[in-house]
Amino acid sequence: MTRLGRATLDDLPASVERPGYDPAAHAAGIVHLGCGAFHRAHQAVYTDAALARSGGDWRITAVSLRSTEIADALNPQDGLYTLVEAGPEGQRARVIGSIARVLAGSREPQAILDALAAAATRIVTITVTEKAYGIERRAGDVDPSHPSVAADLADPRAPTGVLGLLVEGLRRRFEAGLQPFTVLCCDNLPHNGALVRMGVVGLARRIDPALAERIEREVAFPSSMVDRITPAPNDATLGAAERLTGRTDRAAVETEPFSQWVIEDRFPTGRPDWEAGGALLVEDVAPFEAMKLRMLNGAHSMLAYAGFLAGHVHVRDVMADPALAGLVRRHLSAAAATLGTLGGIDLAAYAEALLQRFSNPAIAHATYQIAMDGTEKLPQRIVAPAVDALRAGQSLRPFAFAVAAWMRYCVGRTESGERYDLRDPRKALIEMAVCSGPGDAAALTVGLLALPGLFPVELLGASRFVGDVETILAGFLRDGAAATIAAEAGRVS
Ligand code: CS2
Repeated sequence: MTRLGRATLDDLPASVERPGYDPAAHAAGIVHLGCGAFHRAHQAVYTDAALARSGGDWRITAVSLRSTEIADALNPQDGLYTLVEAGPEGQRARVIGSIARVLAGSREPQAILDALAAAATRIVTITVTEKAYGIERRAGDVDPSHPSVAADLADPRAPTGVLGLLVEGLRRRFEAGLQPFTVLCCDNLPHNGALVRMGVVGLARRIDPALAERIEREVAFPSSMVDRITPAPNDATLGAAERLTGRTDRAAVETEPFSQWVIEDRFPTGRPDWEAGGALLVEDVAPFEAMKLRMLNGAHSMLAYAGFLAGHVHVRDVMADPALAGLVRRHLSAAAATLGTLGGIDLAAYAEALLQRFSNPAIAHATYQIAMDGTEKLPQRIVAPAVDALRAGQSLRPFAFAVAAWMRYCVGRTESGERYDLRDPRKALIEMAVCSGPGDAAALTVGLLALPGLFPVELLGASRFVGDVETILAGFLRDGAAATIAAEAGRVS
């Protein structure tokens, strides 16, 4: 079968939407760090819509920091790929043209720095997952023991990590008398603009304090809230793209129809017309971000741990289990209660929409995928709302249930004794906490609650919360996931 590419774009089936502009007529103005499925299902799609409606030199030079796979898939396709939107009514294909080329960090580090320092580059967008930055969130500084940060501190002119690339890219621009780029973080982190700024300035300060000061003064780090459920692509994704387009496409992605991007409108050197793709440009992203992290992502993490333990492979299977679906609903309303009123947003309607989205039968989103990197995700998804609930005298039980499910998951064995990889940057610490005691609920609770930097003292002092975590975890260990979930769901009705 013919491969997707510029030469094979014109005679695609009529049902396939294609770029509403000539991709080759637009130069790149954005460098994107982290060319995973999420970027291809989200920012690149908004930029595609912006190019179609308003033009501009806003194509994307995408960087894949670790693997070479996506560069080798996309470059021979002239950056073109298929976005498969899958909902209960079926699948729809759209070819996206906003990515100009992909650079593989391990192969061409110099080309990445050249792109960051290019006069045409005005924005750097980022999706590298929570753990890749190396920011010590509590201390408000970089974590010098993080592998990328350590490497970039040792050799700041040849960086390989996200923060190091940003610092060196900015240094080169200043040296060349160019304006700095705007940095737009698109990872699921709270106050993500301020957070990345803290990391970049923190790293720069250790390299060159004058550079740090200039970055603080001159570089904009707007925050953004991103949302689109995008499972890791697999053979079924590529098969669907092939069926819909009649082309082989090794970079196809599959995603839900829903998409949301709320962006703080602070781009001193301009930006694409992302509104063309439906983006909302606002003054303050924080309320949207808290809503999404606590409701969507919080419920996701809870259902991923509990669902995985109960043997559910995909989120849609979890939602088909009435007891778990009830607990998801309970979690959403507990999370919503911590948000207060968000001007104009109907949180009950948002919760209903999430229940529908999680139940989408066409999306195979693995619970094991969401369960990854728990220690990076729990603070903003579960712990922060639990602290607010504690202060407001609201129920902590749903958050205790989520934490207990995560703790049982940390044991690293299914109920039939099969081992699985925890896939967490603090895996060694978790395993130490799990293995150093007798392995009962009390010991596990104490050991895991004591992991550095995860649970604030205020929450640890809430005996009701700690007691509930231990009791629920004891149920998971003694009676198994199904019975514990059923018992918990029984408390709701
Ligand atoms: C998920 C998110 O994997 C996860 O942790 O909760 O990737 C989620 O699917 C997205 O944030 C949805 O926008």
